[in-house]
Amino acid sequence: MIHHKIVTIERHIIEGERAHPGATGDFSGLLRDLTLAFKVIWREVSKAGLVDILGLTGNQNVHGEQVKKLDVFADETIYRAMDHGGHLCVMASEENEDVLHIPENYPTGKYVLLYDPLDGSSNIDANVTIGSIFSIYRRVTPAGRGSMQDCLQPGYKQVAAGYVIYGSSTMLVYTTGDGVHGFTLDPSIGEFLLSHENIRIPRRGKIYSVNEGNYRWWFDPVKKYVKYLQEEDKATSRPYSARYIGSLVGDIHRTLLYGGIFMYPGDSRNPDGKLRLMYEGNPMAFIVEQAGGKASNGERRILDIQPTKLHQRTPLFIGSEEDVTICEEFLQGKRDLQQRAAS
Ligand code: AHM
Ligand code: MG
Repeated sequence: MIHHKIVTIERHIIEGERAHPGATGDFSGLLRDLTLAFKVIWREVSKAGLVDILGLTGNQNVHGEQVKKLDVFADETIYRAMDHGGHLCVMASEENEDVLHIPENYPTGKYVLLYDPLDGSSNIDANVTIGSIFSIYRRVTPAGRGSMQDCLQPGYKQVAAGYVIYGSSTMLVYTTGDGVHGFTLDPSIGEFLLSHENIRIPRRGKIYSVNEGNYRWWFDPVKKYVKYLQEEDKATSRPYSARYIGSLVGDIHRTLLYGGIFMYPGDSRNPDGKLRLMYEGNPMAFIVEQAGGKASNGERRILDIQPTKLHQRTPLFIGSEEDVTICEEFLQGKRDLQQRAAS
């Protein structure tokens, strides 16, 4: 009989922390609180389509209360799960303009949490995969309530990042800088169990993922690169297949497991693209790099960008190392369609 060890996420986090002498247990406490918030969000997301059948009419539920939109619900769930644990000094969420302070009556701690509570929420009504994304930093201010300064740190300073994908099964994927590990939720026991240890992204893939509807606004180097991916060349598995969900977590999760490239380029309408550096670019870049991949804004490493605004956007090219490198060569004018023989 094959014997698989059952490892819950909680045990995985605690064992990871034990490996670091001097760890206070603060960090595992933080991740435990966060995991609970994700289970609560999962519970609501998984019954999204039942709202009408269960007699919830319009904007009111059976108790006559206003039914919150799922993204607002997810936002509040994470904040409420994290505001009183004493691990954090400040938070910021994609859903809120300003930083989120810890209430005065609760203790503060040494970490900072940035999160996108429910990404891809335009996909909910069609039962398409959505996700939550998080990013954790150590505070830089010495004590007390945290501030904007604690939030505006470059991505390479992240101490952990992860996402939850609410898909055909629900998974939590995270890194603390020691590889990338995936846990699948067993709904019958309500636990995330280790299912994907040490995920490695293939060095080169066969899939590209981009909203090609924006083609007319793309800059020429992006057009050329996508044309390159569509050319025939057996040695490099071209043409690549196109896959685009329109849910970052789903598109990145597939890219992580199958390889290839996901892009949201800047274009003539939106020079910085659509995605947010702090809530989407940085956490995904940390995860993909930890799996052996690469993430760039076309000019430089995403994780090296010094943020100036909480909600700033960035072009994003992310995935297999070789694919992102070739993409950068096109974007930087170091490569053209003519030079197809090179790789
Ligand atoms: P959201 O924060 O409004 O949900 O938007 C983010 C989503 C990402 O999940 C996805 O990668 C992207 O927007 C898709 O954008 P588009 O519809 O322009 O292709
Ligand atoms: Mg988002």
